[in-house]
Amino acid sequence: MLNQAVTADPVCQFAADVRAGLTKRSQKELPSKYLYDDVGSALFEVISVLPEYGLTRADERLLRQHAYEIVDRLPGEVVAAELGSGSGKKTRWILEALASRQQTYYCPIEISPTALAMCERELRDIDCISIVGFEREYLDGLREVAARRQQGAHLMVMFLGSTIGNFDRPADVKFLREIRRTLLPGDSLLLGTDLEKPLPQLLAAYDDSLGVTAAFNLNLLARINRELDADFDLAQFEHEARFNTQSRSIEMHLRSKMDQVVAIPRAEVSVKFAADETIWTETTHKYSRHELLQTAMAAGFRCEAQWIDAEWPFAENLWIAE
Ligand code: AVI
Repeated sequence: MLNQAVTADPVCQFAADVRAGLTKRSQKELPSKYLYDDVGSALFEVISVLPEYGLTRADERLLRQHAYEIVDRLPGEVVAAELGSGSGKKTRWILEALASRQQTYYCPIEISPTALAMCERELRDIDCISIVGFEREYLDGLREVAARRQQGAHLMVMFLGSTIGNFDRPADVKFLREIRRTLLPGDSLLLGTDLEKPLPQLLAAYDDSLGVTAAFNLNLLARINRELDADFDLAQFEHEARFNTQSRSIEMHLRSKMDQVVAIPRAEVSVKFAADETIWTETTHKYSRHELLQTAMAAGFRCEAQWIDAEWPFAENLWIAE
């Protein structure tokens, strides 16, 4: 089994992004991708099995139930690329369906080396699947995969787990257009999207009773302490999940419990927080079915098929590049 990781160095970028996000004059913010260091990725694995958080189970159920139908809609030889593969567990069903047809390359693209290694360990037992991991940002990795594919091979990109919902609107369409640009007409995108649901259900999913999501969010400050020598007192910040009715998104924030100043030496900055001021750390958008059709068109795809989970409103969308 071929298994090769390509690495890049993101440390200075983290310091620059922290400095830019925390010195904003209006709402302070931090990019949500930094939630996923080793600790954050492990906490996210726990979130995905919490009773309140049905999203990952819905995604897995749909892929398990419909993997062969999905793969039957793809032509001949397929190269499968996955953006943000995580542990790789849910991808197994699709890879097994592909492997039942022919030898297939699977290229997980991940910024977390730990998640990439976990994914490779999880899936290496599948016969007829050759794993080539890319430790890269999504689009950089995808461009490399597209450049290396053999002539005539169909590229299927998987973007599962509703990670697309973590982009601001309209950055999601912009990102999907960028994906489309790396593809040839007839290539495909398998996109997992969480759908609208009642507010109490949504709020519980992002503020669970065990406090795992709170730990996941606060770990971002702990990460800044670990990597940038900062002195955030975690006890003086609290997790908050709120629903933005205009954008139909859940927002995660970290609320300062008092007036305080935090030093972040490796980002060369000290940051003042007023009591109740928040750092916005993540957006998670919930789609309507109609919106998904419009989004596909706006990004240069047509919707080939859509599968919806019966227990937790979630859609698996198979889009074809026009
Ligand atoms: C990865 N992503 C789809 C998750 C979500 O639901 O937006 C991240 C997450 N944040 C808090 N809980 C889960």
